Amino acid sequence: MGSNLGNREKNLKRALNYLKALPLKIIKYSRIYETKPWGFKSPNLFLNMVLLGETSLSPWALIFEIKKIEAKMGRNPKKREMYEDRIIDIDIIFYEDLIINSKSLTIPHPYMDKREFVILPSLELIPYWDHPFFKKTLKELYKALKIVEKNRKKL
Ligand code: PH2
Ligand code: MG
Ligand code: MG
Repeated sequence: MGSNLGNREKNLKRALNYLKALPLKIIKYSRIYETKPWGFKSPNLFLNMVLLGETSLSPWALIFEIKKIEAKMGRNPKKREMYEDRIIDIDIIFYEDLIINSKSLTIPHPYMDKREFVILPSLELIPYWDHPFFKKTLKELYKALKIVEKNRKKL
């Protein structure tokens, strides 16, 4: 989950309460991280956190419910193809070891390996989780990301 508009902490809490009302049992929570916007420019820092849960909902049913929660919380539909500030964003990072590549849903999340704000909190929950496509644990993905970032800074 991420929020970089309004009362960010309240937004996360509210989203969490909506999620808890679904057939979804939250098993673990990460800490809340304050992070710089990734992939776009904005003065508004994010609060991000990751949840681990168990659900009887299919990935499609889950994303359908997530979109409803985002809409209820006042998330506006995207005006442009670019990233924008938002009250709340809830994404599915993993769903067991499923690989889904459909128009409306990609699992694992397509950019999770490039985003420290996803990997670092996830590491708190499931450090040895294997990425089903890259065949790397979160720990290994984190190490790889750090190396990429270090090399980028050198350029
Ligand atoms: N979400 C994005 C794009 N960039 N950056 C941060 N720090 N946190 C986010 O949750 C985030 C982002 C697209 O959903
Ligand atoms: Mg997102
Ligand atoms: Mg999203």
